[in-house]
Amino acid sequence: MKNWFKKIGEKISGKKSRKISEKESVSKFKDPKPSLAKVKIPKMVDPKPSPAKVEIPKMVDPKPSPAKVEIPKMVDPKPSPAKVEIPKVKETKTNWFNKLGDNFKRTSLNIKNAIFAKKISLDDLLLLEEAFLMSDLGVSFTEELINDLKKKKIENGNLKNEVVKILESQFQQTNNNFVFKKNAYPQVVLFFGVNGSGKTTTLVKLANKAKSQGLKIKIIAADTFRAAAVEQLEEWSSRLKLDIFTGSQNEDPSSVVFKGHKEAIENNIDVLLIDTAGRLHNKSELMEELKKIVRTIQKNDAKAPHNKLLVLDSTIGQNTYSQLEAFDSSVGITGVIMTKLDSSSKGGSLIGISKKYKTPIHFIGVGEKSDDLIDFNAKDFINALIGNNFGDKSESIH
Ligand SMILES: Nc1nc2c(ncn2[C@@H]2O[C@H](COP(=O)(O)OP(=O)(O)OP(=O)(O)O)[C@@H](O)[C@H]2O)c(=O)[nH]1
Ligand SMILES: [Mg+2]
Repeated sequence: MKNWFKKIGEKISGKKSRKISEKESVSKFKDPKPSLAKVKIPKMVDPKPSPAKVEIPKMVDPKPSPAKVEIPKMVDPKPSPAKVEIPKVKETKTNWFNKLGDNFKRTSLNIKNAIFAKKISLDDLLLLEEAFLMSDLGVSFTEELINDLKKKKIENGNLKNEVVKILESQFQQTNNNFVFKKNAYPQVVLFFGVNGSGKTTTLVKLANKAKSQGLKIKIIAADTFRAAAVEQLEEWSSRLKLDIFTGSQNEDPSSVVFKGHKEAIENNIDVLLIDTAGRLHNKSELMEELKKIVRTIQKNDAKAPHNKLLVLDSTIGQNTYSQLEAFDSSVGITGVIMTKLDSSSKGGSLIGISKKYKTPIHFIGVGEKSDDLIDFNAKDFINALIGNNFGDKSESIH
């Protein structure tokens, strides 16, 4: 059996991923219309081996370099903290937990340590509280949970069961698997969300999944706003041999969607996946544009779009809820996909999504490759969150 944990460990332990604070990630989305000059094509990772590396020439400083200054070695007065020992993960059928990132695993380990403590003390509950807040369960839910546990006068060893019971009761449905349909005229799947949440990458992952199930798919590149957005999808499509429909730069996205949808109906496509531009949920004109896309789709098929998927970045934590409310009230969400759980310690807001909004959670994104998408399952997620998947053997992670 493959050991995904090792793979993740090697990938992440070498380069400490930069943790994005809520403030940072929100400010990242402030300008929904990035200037054309500044736009960067997000880095895409090809699952196939990359071609020969391009040598980047060394930069030559035209001025003579000043005499070398000897910088004295810095001596850390405090001893460096001990390496965090993250236990090896038990092999599971789905390898679900193994694909989560080390940040997530570290938080889970804290939860595990607190709930597996031999004697439950107030300190353990404080530790648990801290770990839940780190996992982004939210202040009020964490308080509720801890008070509940205090009231229950937990006997030794029962804390884990109580925590699992409470967490499981928050999920309406434990399984929200996304179903592709054949001959669906076609099944129209619309992707939307704020800038950079992972819409395009997730669409590609899903398109690839549908194709591997033998379905005839087509992608519509309806992000005609961001420079290079269409090229990004074209590049993916040519790598994975996915059928794509494109319009022209700055063409009304609704017009591109209308033409692409018509063509998909004529060509008996099974699943039509539509990529849209990133938009801030509080910009009314951008939300109107999304509503118009939905109306246009309905001109070709009154029942479409069959899936309206909000793609959420897990690193934004509790801001998830305001995005969810805004997109739901303007176009209606049929399901959620949460991305970047390989680089975030936060996944707890998924509990709130299910508890408060009862929105199905279909998938979680755990990387940049085309197969880094996992079917969401509440039981697996809770096990991951409380570190229940850790085995006994330890593996150190820097
Ligand atoms: N680590 C990680 N990175 C991801 C994941 N999903 C997407 N990304 C990366 O996030 C960045 C943005 O992804 P895109 O798919 O372009 O996001 P987008 O929502 O389409 O962005 P806009 O179209 O600009 O709004 C890219 O560098 C992706 O490779 C994931 O699950 N894990
Ligand atoms: Mg995109």
